[in-house]
Amino acid sequence: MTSIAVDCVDGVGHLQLNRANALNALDLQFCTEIDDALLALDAREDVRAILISTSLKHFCAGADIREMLSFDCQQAYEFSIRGNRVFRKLETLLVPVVAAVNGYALGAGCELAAACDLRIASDTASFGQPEVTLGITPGFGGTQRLARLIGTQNAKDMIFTARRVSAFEAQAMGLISHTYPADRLMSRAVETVEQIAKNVPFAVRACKAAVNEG
Ligand code: DAK
Repeated sequence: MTSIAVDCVDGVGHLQLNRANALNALDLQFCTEIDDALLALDAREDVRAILISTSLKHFCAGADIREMLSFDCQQAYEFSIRGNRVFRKLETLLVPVVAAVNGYALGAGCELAAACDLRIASDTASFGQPEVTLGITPGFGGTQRLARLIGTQNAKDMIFTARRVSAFEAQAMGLISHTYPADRLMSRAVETVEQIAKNVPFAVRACKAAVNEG
């Protein structure tokens, strides 16, 4: 059974994370489903922007710790490759990707948001990189993308201390662009992607590539 709902309306692709029994924690299977969903949206010429959100109370609780504990070397390697491929794909898709973050975005969940082009969040959202409390490092770009997004000082602060950062602090750091009351997050997220989708696709794609490669 898939843990993702994908649709496309009026040029906006919507990928909704719904792995309910684990707060959208990323295991091998879920990474594959996200990868497949992105491939499908990327293959459509009518898609001009993509929104990633969740129907659950938390955006993503990170890598699936239970599964990670059971990995042998080969499985850990595969998880590393597959996860990083998905996150890199998010970053390099031709069209902009917006993450609407509610609840927790922890570990790989924070990295997932960071791999998107824009992040908006509810005022109750909370971000963190708790990997060092588990004896591991962020493995899906936290030490790279996060530092580029919010600067090395803020990234090191979040990663070394593993503390949780409120949406307001995340906005002050530049981790998210806007904070909205929880009940308005989805409507504002949809407005944002619709606004992007109204613009000339070629120009928007060229701008994404230019900003990323500059
Ligand atoms: N993995 C697996 N299951 C999880 C989970 C996770 N990360 N987070 C939550 N769940 C499960 C819980 O076990 C629980 O399952 P049941 O007991 O109901 O079966 C269910 O989701 C609901 O969770 P809670 O009952 O805990 O819900 P609460 O609302 O009370 O708490 C919470 C929400 C997000 C504060 C809490 O669940 C929590 O602290 N979760 C763990 C957060 C965390 O530490 N995440 C992992 C971060 S480390 C790498 C690649 C990737 C990574 C590292 C290296 N390489 C390639 C080298 C990434 C690492 C990480 O993401």
